[in-house]
Amino acid sequence: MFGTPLSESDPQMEALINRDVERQRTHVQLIASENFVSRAVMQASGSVLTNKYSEGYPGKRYYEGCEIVDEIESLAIERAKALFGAEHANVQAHSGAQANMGVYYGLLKPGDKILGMRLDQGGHLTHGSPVNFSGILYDFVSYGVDPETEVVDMDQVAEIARAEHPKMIVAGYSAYSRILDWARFREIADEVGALLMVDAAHIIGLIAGRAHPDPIPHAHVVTATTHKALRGPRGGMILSTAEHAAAIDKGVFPNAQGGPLNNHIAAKAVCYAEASTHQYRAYAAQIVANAAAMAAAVAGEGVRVVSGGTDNHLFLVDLRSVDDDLTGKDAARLLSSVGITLNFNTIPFDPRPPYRASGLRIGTPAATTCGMKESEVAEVGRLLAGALRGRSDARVLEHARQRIGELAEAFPAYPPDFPGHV
Ligand code: DSN
Repeated sequence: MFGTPLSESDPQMEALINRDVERQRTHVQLIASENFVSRAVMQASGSVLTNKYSEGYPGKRYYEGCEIVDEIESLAIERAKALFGAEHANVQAHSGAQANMGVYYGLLKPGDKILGMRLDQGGHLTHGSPVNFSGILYDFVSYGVDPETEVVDMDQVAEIARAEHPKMIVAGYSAYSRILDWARFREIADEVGALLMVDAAHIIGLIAGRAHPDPIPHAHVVTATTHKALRGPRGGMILSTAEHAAAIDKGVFPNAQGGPLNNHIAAKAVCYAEASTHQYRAYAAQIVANAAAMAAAVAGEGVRVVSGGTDNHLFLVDLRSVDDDLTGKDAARLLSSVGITLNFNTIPFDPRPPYRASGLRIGTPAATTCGMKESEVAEVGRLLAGALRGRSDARVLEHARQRIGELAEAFPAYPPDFPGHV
């Protein structure tokens, strides 16, 4: 049983995995939070380390047989600290949401006030959504973007912080294309006696690659995911000052989680090593250059880019500039049919609910991993805009489908013989 490959033991599942490899290979992937992992990351996350229980932390576990996972987790911690210049790293969080949960549990009490970014203007579910644990357990108040510039107004953040006296300020987002002023956030936090948490889930890969201003010198704590631009396994992580290390570790285990996923911790260590290289820095810089080139190309076709552009790996477009009746949901579905995978998103002051939305979120980490540079992503941007504008013209859509197919084939995520599993 143990030696039988998936193709024999569960051909139905193997076929499904192979179909998804094919989907990943044949579409241009523009979901801002997705990427393609290396074979090395896949091998570590698909390893026998999945078998081990190890509640606790290196040197202090509740199970025997943890000598080697102790070494693995310590290696991941040391690599994370070195890569980000942090005093402390927790690599056990199963996801970005659980990293945030671990921090809130560790540093706050239920009912405490937190100031975060509005979900409908770029913030994240765990920044106080009423249907998420964050909004259920904590008293969230929020800041947003300026209606004219669509950029976070730091004076408004300061004003709300002075009026509300939060215990924590969360700076970070999942759908915002501009650089946040980390130093100003810290100044405001200090003024009102709050802790500053930066949720860097989206930009941690750019920070690792020195392609984005670094929040670590300014924040008390930085949470992140490892599977976005950082190109690691699906998972979360927390970086902090030494002062908050013990409380944060306790917030993750035992407050928020049980046994860590040792296979994913090993894969995180592999991705930190990969992200420490010169090649990775070049990759991170290219992600940002590609996002700027693509946003300019889309805008050049008359599709409005929210806030007028991008400084990071993503941008949002306002579909009302194409057609008042075109919803994000319909646009995303249409683009999927021509081979472009992305997600619909609310835009600031969106008149539509999130499940229909008036915008698209477009990101370049995955296409950049495939080797696309400015000229290719600009062409994808023009094809995307053309398909939206000419969506009732079968010839326009066929042209987009054919050209996107050619680009996906010329810049594949994985070579044709690449296995979809270890
Ligand atoms: N779901 C992630 C994203 O797409 O941004 C955030 O958690």
